[in-house]
Amino acid sequence: MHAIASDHIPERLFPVIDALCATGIGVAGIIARGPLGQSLHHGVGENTGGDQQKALDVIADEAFEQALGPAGVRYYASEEQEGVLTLGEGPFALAIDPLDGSSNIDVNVSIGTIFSVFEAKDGAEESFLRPASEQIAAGYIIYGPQTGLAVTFGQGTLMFVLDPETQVFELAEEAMAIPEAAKEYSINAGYRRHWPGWVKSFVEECEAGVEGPRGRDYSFRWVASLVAETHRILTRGGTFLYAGDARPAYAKGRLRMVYEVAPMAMLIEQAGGLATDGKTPILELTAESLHGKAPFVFGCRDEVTRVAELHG
Ligand code: FDP
Ligand code: ZN
Repeated sequence: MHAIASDHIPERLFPVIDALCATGIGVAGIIARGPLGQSLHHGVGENTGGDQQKALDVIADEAFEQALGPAGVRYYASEEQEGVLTLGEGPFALAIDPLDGSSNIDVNVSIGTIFSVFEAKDGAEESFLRPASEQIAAGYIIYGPQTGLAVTFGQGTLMFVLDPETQVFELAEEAMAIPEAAKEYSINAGYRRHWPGWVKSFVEECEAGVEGPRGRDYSFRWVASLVAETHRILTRGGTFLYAGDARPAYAKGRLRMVYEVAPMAMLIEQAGGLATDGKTPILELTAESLHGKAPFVFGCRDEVTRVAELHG
């Protein structure tokens, strides 16, 4: 019994995607029980990136680590582990943010798992520190009102939804298509005083609405789960910005290149959107270190193009 319908998934990658989905179903079950089960949001330490680890971060990481070796993953790079783990002899290198959006665990708001797949190279780290355009698959599982999977193999972005009755992910949308112009933009506006000029300018243009240079009204949205934000933008468009700012340790923003920015960029571009660091397409960039950050702007083409103009 598989956890996902096999049509539309390249045969070679099917075991990896199936293992991600089967594990995701387990994680979704733990999240759904919330406070009725084990405590999920209590702090259990810090990861190498200096982020507080919640119990669910560690539970999810252990579950994916166990499932992926037998599914063909040789190298496993996780937000929750300092170095790359060797899981087996398989042909793939998989990077993962096992539980994205941890600040939303205890408030019953959508969270997710993000993953990126490369062909494994001889070296463990070398398998991940390469151009983002070399990803052979990327996606996320969203744990929300529906449990869903967005995935790309480089030929469009597909959306699956977990059927709660059969416990199988079924295809819901074969070719996601992001509209060209946005009605919504997303940024953590609490940090406005730290933003660089081009970010301030873009947001001011959105706020000026129909009377401003963009000539249309925009609404503002911020969930604080990258997965939920990406899901909304894939579904109905929008713009997301998490650029570098003047706070200590935020020169390149907050999001990690290998297991957050690169996979989301591939999903967005495969759905007709754009993903940049403000100027340069993310897919042209190469991660410098396993846990390194990258400024990230993505969404509708017209908006991300406008951001690049303002970036100058
Ligand atoms: P979290 O650390 O809670 O896992 O992964 C980073 C992330 O969440 C993103 O999901 C989210 O977009 C962002 O951080 C929220 O950051 P701020 O708290 O700075 O808004
Ligand atoms: Zn994350």
